Amino acid sequence: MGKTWAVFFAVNMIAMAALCFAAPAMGMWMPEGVSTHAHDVDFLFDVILWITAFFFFLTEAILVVFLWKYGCGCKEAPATGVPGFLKPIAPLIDTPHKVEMAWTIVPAAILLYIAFAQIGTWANVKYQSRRQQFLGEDKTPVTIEVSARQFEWRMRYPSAERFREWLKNPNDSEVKKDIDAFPRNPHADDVHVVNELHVFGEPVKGPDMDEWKGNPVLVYLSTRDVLHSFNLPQFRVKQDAVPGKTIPVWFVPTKPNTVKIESGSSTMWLDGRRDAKGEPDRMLIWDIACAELCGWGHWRMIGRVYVHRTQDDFLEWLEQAGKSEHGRTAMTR
Ligand SMILES: [Cu+2]
Repeated sequence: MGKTWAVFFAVNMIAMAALCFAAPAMGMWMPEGVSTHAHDVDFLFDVILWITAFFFFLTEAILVVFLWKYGCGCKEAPATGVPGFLKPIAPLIDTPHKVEMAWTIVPAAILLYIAFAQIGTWANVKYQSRRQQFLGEDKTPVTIEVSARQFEWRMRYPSAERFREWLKNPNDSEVKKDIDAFPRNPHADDVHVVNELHVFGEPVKGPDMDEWKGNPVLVYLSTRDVLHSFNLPQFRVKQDAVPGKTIPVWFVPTKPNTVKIESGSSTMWLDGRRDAKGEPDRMLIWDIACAELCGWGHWRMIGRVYVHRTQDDFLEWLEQAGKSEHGRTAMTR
């Protein structure tokens, strides 16, 4: 019977390894990262994945070998010493004490490495003291209050007029104060939108080609009822919304996905597109997901991120959104 199980686990292990390599090609992997810190987050993800994969396959392989050799019950495992196939590392594991030391020290060293390796990335996206530095001292972030409720995301933007003033004087201390106080200080002309996060960037001339640079985004996250989690998978942003707290979240987009489409008298902004004529591209449709089971309608608590190609395009949208009835947009699908 032992040999059958050995074959079963060996086949299982090979199938797992094959799936690991095939998954990215089958679209079963993380989506493309479209924020400036995505690369660092992905690096940490990969490091942890490779470490766990290595130990998974190592322990699985040892299991298969032991089942094959001793699982049939026809051969006794040696009471002392190490089996023949482990001879090369025998001096390291020939007593229980040494084995225990190994399985204590090796995981401890790995955990310590991960704990230190992640500090820089975590600091950039979570430490309040790093916020200004990460977003750029002389930049005005798109400032939005996002308040979660069962089962939608409510966004509050400053009016286009107020935001224009902020953009003109990014270093003005009054402007900085106004941005800091934004979640506590609603204005009558604020723009309210549901389930749509609109941000922008600007094309810039790079050294050898045209580039596009995202404007920093500052989200003040809160919840009106239970715990939710604000998750933008493509931006590698995830933050719990905790009752009673307003938590700042920030990121910088690296790619636009929204174009303005005018037909007759109506103007629409559509995401998932590179140009006004093109067909929607699934890879450019970026969801806002709730990553905390928050009730029966959790599954439909979904929004979209619209990254406008230019500041002017964004301001035009903001102006229109401010004008539309009930302060909501009905311009997007
Ligand atoms: Cu939720």
